[in-house]
Amino acid sequence: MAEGADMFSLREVLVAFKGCLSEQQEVRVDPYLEGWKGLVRFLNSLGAIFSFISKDAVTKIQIIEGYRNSDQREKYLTIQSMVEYELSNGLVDLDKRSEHPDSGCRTLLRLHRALHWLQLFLEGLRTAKEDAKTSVICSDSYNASLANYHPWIIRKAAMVAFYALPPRNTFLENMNVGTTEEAMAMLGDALPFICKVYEITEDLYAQHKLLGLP
Ligand code: 1PW
Repeated sequence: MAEGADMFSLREVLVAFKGCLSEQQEVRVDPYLEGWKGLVRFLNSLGAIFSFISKDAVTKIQIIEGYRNSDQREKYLTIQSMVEYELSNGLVDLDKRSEHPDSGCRTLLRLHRALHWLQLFLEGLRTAKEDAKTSVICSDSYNASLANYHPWIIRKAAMVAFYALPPRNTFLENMNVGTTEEAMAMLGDALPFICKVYEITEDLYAQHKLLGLP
C-alpha cells in the first residue's frame, strides 16, 4: 500500500508514547496527546461504529489542548506539573463535579484508564493464537479494565462495536506497519513504553489519591 500523508500507522502512535518520557521519568503532555490523536485516527479507520468511542476521546484531548494553549501552558507541560499546579491551586473537584468539572486531572484520568485498555488489548493481540478473534481480545481487555468505569449502556454499545472488528490478520494489516511479523515486532518494541507511561501516571495519581476523581 502506498504511503500517504494522512494514512494511519500505528507506528506513529507508539513513537509518540515513546516520546512521552522525560529524562526525569516525567510524562510529557504534548506527545501523550499526539499518541491519542493517532489512536483516534486508528479508531476511526475501524469504521463509523467506533466513532462514538473516539468522540469522547477527542473531547478529552481538546480540553487538555485548551490548557496547553492557555496562559498557564507551562504548568501543563508534564502530567506531574499539571497535578502539582491544579492541586495546589484548588482547581480539582475531589468529591463531586462542581466548580471545576473539566480539570486537567480528571480529564486525563479518563484517557489514562482508556490507555490501560489499549495496553491490554495490544498485549492480547501480540500473544494471541493466529486464529484468535480480535473481538474477543478486545472485549476481554475492555472488561478487565475500562468497562469497570462505564455504565451498562456504554458497555453494551462498546460490545456491539467490538463484534464489527475484523479478524486478527486483517487487523494487523490495517495498522499499516508492514507484514504481520513486522507488526508483531513493533508491538513488542513499543508496548514497554506504553506500560511505563501508564505505570508512572498510575503511581502519581495513587500518590495524590486522584484515582477516583469524579
Ligand atoms: C481497539 C482498542 C482501542 C482503545 C482505545 C480506547 C478509547 C477509549 C474511549 C472509550 C469511550 C467510551 C464512551 C465514553 C465514555 C465516557 O463516559 C467516559 N470516557 C472514557 C474515555 O472512558 C468517561 O468520561 P466522563 O463521562 O467521566 O467525562
